[in-house]
Amino acid sequence: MKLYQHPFSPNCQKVVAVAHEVGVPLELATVEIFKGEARTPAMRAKNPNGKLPILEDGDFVLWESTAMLAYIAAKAGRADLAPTTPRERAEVDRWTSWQGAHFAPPIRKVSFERIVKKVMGLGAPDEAAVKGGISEFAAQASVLEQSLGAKEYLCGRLTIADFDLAPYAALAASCGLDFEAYPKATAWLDRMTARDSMKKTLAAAREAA
Ligand SMILES: N[C@@H](CCC(=O)N[C@@H](CS)C(=O)NCC(=O)O)C(=O)O
Repeated sequence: MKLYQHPFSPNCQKVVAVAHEVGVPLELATVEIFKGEARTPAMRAKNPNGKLPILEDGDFVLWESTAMLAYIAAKAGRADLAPTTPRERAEVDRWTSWQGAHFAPPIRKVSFERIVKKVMGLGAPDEAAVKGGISEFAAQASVLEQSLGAKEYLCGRLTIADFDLAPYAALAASCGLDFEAYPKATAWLDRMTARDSMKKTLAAAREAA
């Protein structure tokens, strides 16, 4: 399988991490998102959204990172990570839906202002946008904190939902959002980033920096 990706992208990192976790080899093709290379006609032919990641498995081309997590886990026969019983599946879907709709957007907002603008030479952060992102993030981080309760992982045991969120949580921590104010969420992130699969993925991002 081939993954068009960029090592800084949390949506790409989650796919790489799950592939490491289940031992599925991925051929990685780096696309320079900061130079607009995900939006060329050739890349849009693979993903009309002009975004990464894109997974190719023979003649099957898949976009949307969360769909890739389930696909890779299923191909590896890892129903423990991508369960199919109605209730367990719904638990995973709850978290992956929440990630896309609520958790990631404020983190993307703040990382755009504080990191992406610098990398792309787009000028100073818009402090009003940063302030808005910080308060939206706090609301979502509280949901994560409360929902984790005494659980080690989002659905009790490790699933693709944890991989769906963890790279965004790591990005939050590294773009100055106060993740440490949430001790259960911090302990969960520490558990995730202690896994070899996540370590390898985040190390690749650091090496590319
Ligand atoms: N919902 C999509 C979001 C994909 C996305 O936003 N990708 C970003 C990188 S994290 C991207 O390719 N940005 C490049 C661009 O917009 O030019 C997914 O989960 O795959």
